[in-house]
Amino acid sequence: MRVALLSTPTRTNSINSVPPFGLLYLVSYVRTKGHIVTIIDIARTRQDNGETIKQLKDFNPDLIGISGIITAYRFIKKLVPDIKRSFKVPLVIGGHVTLDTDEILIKKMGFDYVVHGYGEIKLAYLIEYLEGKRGIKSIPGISYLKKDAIVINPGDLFFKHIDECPLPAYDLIDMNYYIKSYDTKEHLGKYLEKTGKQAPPKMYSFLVIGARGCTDECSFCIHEFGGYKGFRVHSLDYIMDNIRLLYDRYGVRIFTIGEELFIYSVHQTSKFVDAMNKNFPDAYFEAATRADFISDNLMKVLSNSNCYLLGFGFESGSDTILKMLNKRTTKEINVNAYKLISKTSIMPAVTFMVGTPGETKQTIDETIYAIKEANILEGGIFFTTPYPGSRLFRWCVENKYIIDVDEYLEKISNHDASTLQFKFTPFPDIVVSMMYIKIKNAMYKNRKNNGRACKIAFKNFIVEQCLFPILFELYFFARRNKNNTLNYILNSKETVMLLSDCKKKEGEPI
Ligand code: B12
Repeated sequence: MRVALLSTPTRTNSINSVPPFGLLYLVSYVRTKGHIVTIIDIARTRQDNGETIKQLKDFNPDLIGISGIITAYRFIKKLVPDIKRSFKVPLVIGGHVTLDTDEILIKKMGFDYVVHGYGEIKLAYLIEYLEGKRGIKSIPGISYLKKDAIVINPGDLFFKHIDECPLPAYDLIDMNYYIKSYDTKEHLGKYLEKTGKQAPPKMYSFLVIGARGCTDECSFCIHEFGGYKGFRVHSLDYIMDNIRLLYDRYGVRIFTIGEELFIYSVHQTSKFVDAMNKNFPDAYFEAATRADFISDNLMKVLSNSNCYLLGFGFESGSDTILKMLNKRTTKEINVNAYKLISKTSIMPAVTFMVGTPGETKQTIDETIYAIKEANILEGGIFFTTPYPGSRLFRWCVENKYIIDVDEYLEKISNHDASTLQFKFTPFPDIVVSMMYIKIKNAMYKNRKNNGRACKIAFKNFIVEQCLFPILFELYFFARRNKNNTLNYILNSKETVMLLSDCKKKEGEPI
């Protein structure tokens, strides 16, 4: 069968710098079954729909598959009618945009099949079904329409061991673009300065999928329910083969080991570090972990390697908020982890979440205090946003905080979480934005105290560092005795209860 797979932009005004890994793995597996597959990487080319239709016509597919995360929702909604007008072949969708969206994707947009979770075997089976070689019921984890009703085949289907999937089909994307587009210069530069190590001759960098999923089930994340649940790690040999291919064929010397969690134990890390030191002594790498996996021993092991950056989600300095996020860490664990990384030459990278249910002036003050205590100089800050597939999203829908899902998905399309899209707190938008600024200021203050502050525009200084902090204090002072504060506290308790009560959907793949 001839299969055309399309990537979609996560954000239309900035070209993707991360390759469409989902498609690269789907291709590598489906090709082993003898099918002819192409990728139209719209996330990179940003071509218009006319060009996509033209390329599809040239390829003449028997099946068209679209991949996307939820921020591509609006883009996909506009693309599908154009495809459907020109092609009568089955239209399949996969990726994170399929989380909690069956009804819209099938009934409103007209997809024939929705593939949930990891799709390699499911897509291969679907092709077999379309070729008349198996029944549709034998494909777990897909949805489709039968007599006007959506059927969700229960269960899930993935490799017994994740290594069974061949290495990604790098040959089908513009590797020359991707190895140059992922910017690691700043952090690596700082690391090289600190250690006196040599910069690689070319700053070619690339992401290597070392593991999929997560050990945990945070309430804002997709790993609690359905096909993306669980943590699957590639063997060291598989990862080394992957790195070897990128190193030899594409000249990559800087590796980000992903998806989102890779380092989970001292034992695993020492094996990985030994292999990197032995096989790729001139290559550098960064990886992500959780605060509770970071220890003195782990840092000793990593210090003996070319690891230039270690990241983790700090999220908040308030134990109340961390509990709400089901993060399974505490402020103390977070602060400790950051301090442990800071003692080495490795750059710490953390992210924060602002505006979580239960966020108040007090929890923001706690976060600011934690930033001070850990001496955090930089970090990404994001507004807590309910993304489909997470407990937070389901709770919002169940409790009617999100009523029109389609309208909501249109709204969050094309944005990242550094803009406020959804308000969980009873405070006005401007106050929630001030929370963001307060956290930003706390890191700026640390940089200043460490002699590392950069200049900021006078206007920003007046607004963000003088005006906002005063207004913030005034606002909370003014509402200190208001009834709505009390209601809010009650609501927060209710929030905790409701969040822990959120149910799994019936028939959902487990
Ligand atoms: C790399 C990455 C990015 C990249 C780009 C991703 C891309 N290619 O579009 C960047 C850095 C740009 C990014 C940005 C953001 N991301 Co991001 N990102 C990831 C990450 C870490 C890895 C994705 C990946 O490559 N996985 C590896 C491949 C092999 O797996 P896969 O993509 O899931 O593909 C498999 C299946 O999904 C399925 N499949 C996929 N496509 C298709 C198509 C067909 C036809 C079929 C049959 C099957 C199928 O089969 C594939 C093979 O098994 C994921 C985390 C995760 N666990 O997936 C988050 C994730 C996708 N991101 C997420 C979010 C929320 C964001 C942001 C909004 C975050 C923010 N802070 O603002 C921004 C978007 C900003 C914007 N609008 O610009 C969420 C998405 C939630 C959702 N419901 O959609 C995720 C899941 C993180 C999470 N744990 O919640 N992200």
